[in-house]
Amino acid sequence: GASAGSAAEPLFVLDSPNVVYTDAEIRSKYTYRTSKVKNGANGGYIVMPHETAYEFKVERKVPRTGLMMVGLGGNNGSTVTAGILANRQGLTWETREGQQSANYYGSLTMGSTMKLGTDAETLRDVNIPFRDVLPMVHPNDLVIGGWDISKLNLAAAMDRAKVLEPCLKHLIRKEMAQMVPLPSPYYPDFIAANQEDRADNVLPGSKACMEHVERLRKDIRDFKAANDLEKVIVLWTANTERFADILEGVNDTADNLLKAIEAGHEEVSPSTVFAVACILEKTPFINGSPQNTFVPGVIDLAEKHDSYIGGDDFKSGQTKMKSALVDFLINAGIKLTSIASYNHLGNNDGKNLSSQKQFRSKEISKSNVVDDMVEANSVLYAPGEHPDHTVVIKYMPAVGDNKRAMDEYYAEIFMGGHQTIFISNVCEDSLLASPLIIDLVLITEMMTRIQWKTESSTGEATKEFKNFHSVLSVLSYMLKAPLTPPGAPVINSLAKQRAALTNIFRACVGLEPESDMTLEHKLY
Ligand code: NAI
Ligand code: DG6
Repeated sequence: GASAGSAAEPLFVLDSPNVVYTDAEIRSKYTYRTSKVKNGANGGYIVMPHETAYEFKVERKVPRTGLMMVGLGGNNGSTVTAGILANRQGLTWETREGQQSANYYGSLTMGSTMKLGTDAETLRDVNIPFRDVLPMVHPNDLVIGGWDISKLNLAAAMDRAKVLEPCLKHLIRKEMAQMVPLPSPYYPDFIAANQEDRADNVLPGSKACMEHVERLRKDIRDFKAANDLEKVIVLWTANTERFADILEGVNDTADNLLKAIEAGHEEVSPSTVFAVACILEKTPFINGSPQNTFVPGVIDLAEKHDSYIGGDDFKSGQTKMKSALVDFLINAGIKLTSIASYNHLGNNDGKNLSSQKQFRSKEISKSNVVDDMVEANSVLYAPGEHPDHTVVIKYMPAVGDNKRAMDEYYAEIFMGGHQTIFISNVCEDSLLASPLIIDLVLITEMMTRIQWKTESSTGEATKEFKNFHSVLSVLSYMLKAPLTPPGAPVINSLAKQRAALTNIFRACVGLEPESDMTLEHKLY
């Protein structure tokens, strides 16, 4: 893969007139083929093939990139930081099961592959690491910093989290101890009251204000300058907040939101203040928690400033399984009729979620994750029909970060029969979430270096190169409640989310979408 600050040699080049490589850029001409559908006679359809000629431009130089996390001292923040340090140093440590080496398992970017094509002679598939398709930042090169309302240094924070093995902690303790979170805005009404005793690192003021926005902007600039960075990505992995009320004149438009912050309106959350600061600073901002940080005024502001945002809520375990399993069941023609999802966990996330308003944010993001798959199958489901779906989360301190998730899927099969699938999933929650943080950051950074334009039928360029939309729905694979551009549908199917991501990356280097037809093996 590429290393920071350079345009490293790519692992492959496309031998095609449609793709041009310069030192600075990869330019790819790509025909996007879709079908437009109209209603025909007698309830039928008329389908019209449609083509759009795009040109993509990928900036090849990998920038020196920083990751600033909000909630740096939490379980996710301390775990992902420790994981990156351990990988950077190539550490191996003793566990009760033997030697363990640092890895990036669980990261789509770092741990999965993509088919490049078939070997010209043997016709065998040639697969390459996902991270080598485009010139991406390597996580080992990320410079890490951020904010927390708790001032514990990261060595003490990883002890508090109780996630990592003692021998690993010993190897990185010194470096972790030097990292201390910046003070952060704390508006007590937005997170559970049971979090108050850790809030000892807070900026003055207990509601939104422009001083907080300006202070956070300055923190980003200072971090960039101190570490000689070209780019910073900010990611919220702080506590789940309650939903903010959407109020006319307050958070409904960019201008109203800025005025509301100016006036210190109580309905503007800390995460929204971070989002606004990042947008004004042209710094991409990703929300890993379920609350509605991206009120309409934030989306409006991001569009106006052509700045990137993405969210919401890391999709790490139960929901990831759900978005794969429900896709499978419904696409197999099996009529799913109910999903009962129970969780218990004992980390600080669980403690915060034991408060009703914060639980409600999580309940919403965990519940709307099968809608598109149900709606797409009009054979099994009548309009408006939906499987029953319940989500329960309980705080059980003893199990710590080792979350338990139990799911019962109940479905109707052939001729009135029933199928019950029961899944029990036990895992360290933060070890599932950390690689997702890495993917979100790497892919977001990559998207800031991709531009597109369309061409007329004569091949003449019709428009200047433009950015992708401010709302990066291409991040959906990692997120439970994917934010999409206003009016765009939400896709929850895990397979479709992955296909969108891989096929967009492929198009940028002139590769056709993965079709899996493998005709070369079927038509001898
Ligand atoms: P945590 O409670 O250990 O960490 C959150 C950190 O945020 C704490 O250190 C807290 O002091 C800090 N914080 C709270 N308000 C803040 C503010 N205004 N500014 C700066 N820092 C603030 O929680 P954990 O397990 O790290 O999870 C973080 C978030 O990610 C939660 O919202 C959780 O629901 C979400 N999440 C976690 C997943 C996982 O698998 N661990 C998966 C999906 C979402
Ligand atoms: C209880 O479910 C706590 C939550 O924060 C989850 O652990 C987290 O949102 C992960 O959710 P999921 O559904 O992807 O496992």
